[in-house]
Amino acid sequence: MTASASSAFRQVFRVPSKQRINWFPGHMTKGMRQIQQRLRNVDCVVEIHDSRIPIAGRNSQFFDTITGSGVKPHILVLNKMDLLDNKQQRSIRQQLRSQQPELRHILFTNCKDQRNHGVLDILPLATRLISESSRFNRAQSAEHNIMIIGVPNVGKSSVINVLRNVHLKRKSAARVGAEAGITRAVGERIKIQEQPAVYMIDTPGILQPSISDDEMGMKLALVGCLPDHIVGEDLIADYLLYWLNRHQRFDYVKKLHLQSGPCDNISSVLAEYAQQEGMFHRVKQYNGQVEVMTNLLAAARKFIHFFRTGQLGPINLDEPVNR
Ligand SMILES: Nc1nc2c(ncn2[C@@H]2O[C@H](COP(=O)(O)OP(=O)(O)OP(=O)(O)O)[C@@H](O)[C@H]2O)c(=O)[nH]1
Ligand SMILES: [Mg+2]
Repeated sequence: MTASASSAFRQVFRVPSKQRINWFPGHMTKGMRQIQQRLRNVDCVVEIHDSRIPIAGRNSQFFDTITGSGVKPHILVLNKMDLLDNKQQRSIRQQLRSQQPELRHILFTNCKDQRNHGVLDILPLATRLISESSRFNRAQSAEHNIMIIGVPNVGKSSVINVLRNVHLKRKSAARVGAEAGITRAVGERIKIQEQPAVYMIDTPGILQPSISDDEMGMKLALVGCLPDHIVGEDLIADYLLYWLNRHQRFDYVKKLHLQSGPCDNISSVLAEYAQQEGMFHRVKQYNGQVEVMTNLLAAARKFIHFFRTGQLGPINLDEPVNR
């Protein structure tokens, strides 16, 4: 693809003017309150985020108040690293180091891999940071309490389960699921180690009450931090197409069997893919007649699924555009 051809693609993504990308249900307000109430007895905060959006979408305002802007030890865990490659991880570290030098402890993790890459580094690091910190009211307690926070669906509960399985050989204690909003309240402490006893506190994923940056909202939606129906699969698929073209990542052309090559029009892309894959559904018309049509929604869901399962290649959505 030549530079002139690539400049034919959209240079910016526009969300339909009436649409706001926001999701702040009641359990998040309650969760914020519960987190603040439990903070007094927390020795370290582990913030989990999706490594495909290392910069965008962290609820920094709220999370900074939790760590007391550096008073409590804080670790940023970038989970789902199986969906990135090593080179991307290195450049993300550099990107974070230059943009947010206050983030001193960053780990990449994968809960899906048998070896639980990176997850087992969390506990030794947290233990060291706690021992180096002044624990104020907690100085007399030999137990360590670690609170897990982050936006929805990034793997907070999964990390707790892995640590409990590995260190205590006990079965999972936190509910996990593929949609956003599985954990809906701050629960009881979950033990993950004996002697010294270490507990983790699972919390509901919490987004910003108002997401003012549309593109940030679209990235959060694409990685699944909001339920798909809030933004709509058609718009999420359109943003994915925009991002891939803008970054000249054309693996999707082969994956979707597009004969005519890269294209910036989501309806054409989905219609061609649905046609190729035989995705049809029966639609009743106003006159009562039933017509067989290409199922664009099913095609959009498949396209998003390919991204979420890494089938369009490793993608860091915060990667700058290569001009
Ligand atoms: N690819 C991949 N998927 C993961 C990883 N860790 C967790 N998941 C999946 O991510 C989804 C969300 O996991 P949860 O542990 O429920 O996430 P959460 O942050 O607790 O979500 P909420 O409770 O909704 O805020 C599940 O489908 C997990 O199987 C990982 O390292 N890699
Ligand atoms: Mg959870």
